[in-house]
Amino acid sequence: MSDKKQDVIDQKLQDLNNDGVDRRGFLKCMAWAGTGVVWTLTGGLPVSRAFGKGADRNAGKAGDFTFVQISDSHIGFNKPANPDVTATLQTAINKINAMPKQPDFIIHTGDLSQLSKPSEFDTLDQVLKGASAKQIYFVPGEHDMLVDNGEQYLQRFAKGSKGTGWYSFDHKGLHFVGLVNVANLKAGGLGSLGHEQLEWLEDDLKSRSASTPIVLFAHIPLWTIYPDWGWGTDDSEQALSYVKRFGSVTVLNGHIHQVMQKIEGRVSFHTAMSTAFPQPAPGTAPSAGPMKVPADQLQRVLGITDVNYVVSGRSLAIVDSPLGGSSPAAFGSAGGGASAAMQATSGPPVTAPADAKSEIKIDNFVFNPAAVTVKSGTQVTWTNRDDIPHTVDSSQGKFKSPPLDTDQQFQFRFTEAGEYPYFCRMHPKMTGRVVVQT
Ligand SMILES: [Cu+2]
Repeated sequence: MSDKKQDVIDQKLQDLNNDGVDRRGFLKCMAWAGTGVVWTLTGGLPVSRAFGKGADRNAGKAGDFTFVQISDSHIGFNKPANPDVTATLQTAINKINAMPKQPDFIIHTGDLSQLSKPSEFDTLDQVLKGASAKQIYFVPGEHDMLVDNGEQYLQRFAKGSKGTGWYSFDHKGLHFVGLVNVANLKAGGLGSLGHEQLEWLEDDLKSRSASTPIVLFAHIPLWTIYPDWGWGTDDSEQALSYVKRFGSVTVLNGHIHQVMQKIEGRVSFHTAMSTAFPQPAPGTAPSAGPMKVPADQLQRVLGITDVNYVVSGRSLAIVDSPLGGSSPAAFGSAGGGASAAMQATSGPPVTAPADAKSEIKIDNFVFNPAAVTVKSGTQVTWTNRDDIPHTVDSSQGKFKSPPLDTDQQFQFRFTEAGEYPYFCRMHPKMTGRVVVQT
C-alpha cells in the first residue's frame, strides 16, 4: 500500500471515541446521536443526519431515501465470541424496523451463513422475513460458497444474477452494483473479481451518465486494507478505474467485521460491522479470527449501517449503529502482540516420521508446519484448531477437502513423489506444501 493510501485510511473508531474528531480530517461532520455516530462523506455538500431522530432538515424531499447495510451474519457460528448469532441478527432487524423512516431496502454484504448449510440459509431467511423492508439485496461471502460452487446461494439469494452472482439495479436515480469477489480464489491471492465480471462491470457502467451516483457493494473490501490477512481484492483497481469518471461513488464492503473508511477523490469506501462477532483491528492479533469481548459489550461491536441518500447533496451519509449501548466500544488487541505477518511457506521443511503418517495443524490461519516432507505412501492429516472453518485445497486440483469446522480433520494419502502446494479456498493467503519423496 502506498503511503498516500495509508494516509487516507481512517480506521479508528477509538479515535472518534476519544474526542469526536477524526484525526485525519476526512469526516466533514460527526455527531453522537443516541445509538450511533453520523458520518458525512466526500466532496460536494456535506450531509448529516441524526440517527434515531427524524431531525434531518433535508428529510422529506422527493427522491430522498434511506437504505441499510448489514453484513457477516455467519448463521451457524456458535463459538464463544457469540454463541447466539441468530439473536444478534434478530436484534439488528428489530433495530432497523424501529427506524423512524423505514429504509427502502436492505443490502447484505455477505457471509450470510457459516458453512453454507441449507439449515443456516433457512434460519437467515426466517429472521430476514421479519424485516419491514421487504427488498433485500445480497452478495455472497466466502462462507456462502463453500459447497457446490455456491449453487445453493445463487438459487436462494441471487436469482437472475450473472456469473457467480453479480448484478446491478437502479433506485431513485442511483445505480447499485453487487459484485462477487469470493469465487474461484487463487492460492496466495486476495479477493478476486475475475475477467468476466470486470468485462460485465465495464459494460454495465458504460451507458450511465457521469452524474449518476454509483454504489458498489461486495463482500471483501475493494480497497487494500491488510493483505497479510487477505483484506483486499487483487483486481479492484481495474474495477475502480471504471467508476473514475463518476461524480459520486460509494463502496460498501463487509468481511472484516469492523468499521473502516477512506475517501479517495470522489470515491468513498466503507466497511461495516458484523451482526455476529467482531474481529481484531489489522495487525493487533495473531490472526483475523473471531474476537471474544465481554458478553455485556458484544452488542456494541455489532451493528448495522444506515445509509441516507439526499438528492441535493449527491453525497451518501453513512451511519454505523452498534446493536446495543450508546457508543461503539473501543477494543484494541484481541490477544498477544504477535507479529501479524504470517508467511505460511517460510521455515525449513520438516521430515515426517517413518510411520507413514504426518500431522498438520491449522492454527490462527496458518498451516503448521507449513511445509512437510514425507515418504511416498504417507497419509497426511490436517486438523482445524481455529473456531472459523478452513479448507485444504490442492493448488493443482489433486485433492480438495470439504469445509473443516473446528477440530474436524481431512486426510490424504500421497502415493506419488512430487511437490504438492495447497491453500485454503476461503482464505487463499493460507498456503502450505507437501513434498513427497520416493
Ligand atoms: Cu481458511
